[in-house]
Amino acid sequence: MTMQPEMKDLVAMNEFKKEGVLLVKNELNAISIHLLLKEINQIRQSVMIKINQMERPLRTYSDIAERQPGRLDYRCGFTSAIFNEMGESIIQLVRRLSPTIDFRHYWGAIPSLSGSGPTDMHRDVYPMLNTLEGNDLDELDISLPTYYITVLIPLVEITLENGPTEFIKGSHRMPVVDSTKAEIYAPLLSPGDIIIFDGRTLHRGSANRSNQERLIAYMTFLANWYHDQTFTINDYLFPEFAIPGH
Ligand SMILES: O=C(O)CCC(=O)C(=O)O
Repeated sequence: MTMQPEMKDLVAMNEFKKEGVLLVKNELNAISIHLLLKEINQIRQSVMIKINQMERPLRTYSDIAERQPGRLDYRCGFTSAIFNEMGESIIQLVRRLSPTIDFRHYWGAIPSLSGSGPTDMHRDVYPMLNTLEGNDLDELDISLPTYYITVLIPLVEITLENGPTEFIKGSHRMPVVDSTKAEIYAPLLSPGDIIIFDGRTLHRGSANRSNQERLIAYMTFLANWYHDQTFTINDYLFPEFAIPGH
């Protein structure tokens, strides 16, 4: 029996609430993926012209960081109308997953070159009261409805070799987690699939052991009341592209 769309939504919402991470197959079609790739490759050209003349690995800027040598994360230059069009179905999905929160969002991309190393296990949010170090959160942070969501949008096949993102399911509901003992969820993906996760979920990018680049676009959704330190504690490398309101 095929599941009705409302039922499918309900199952997905429950899974997201329980696990803090949700895989959605075939969310974007091949044309969308092609357009995103084209646009992101253009942004990359202007980014690379500037950073190729700089000392590497780059230090962390508000709009670009080099998490490991060869593993960039940038969120500047995503101004084309394409991103509004391509993001619309994902925006609707996020609204359904956390309906009590008003979100703003921005786009970014993570190209990780062949041979680039893994990132540390981390959460995308910081403890609201700024009282804790490392990955620990307070009961206060855990008690809130989902207020920060990251959506990973692979633009190439994600394989064991080029480095799937690793998650600890359920960690969005745990203030303290021993990540060395936790079970890891690392789904392999095709372009068109997306992974949606609560910003409190522990995760990390794994090493790219293939001989090709791994390219993932992402959308980050933040509650309108959330102060995103990412955009305030560092300088901008591309102030001309600064995202207003973050
Ligand atoms: O590159 C990846 O696989 C993980 C990305 C990541 O760590 C993040 O979005 O915070």
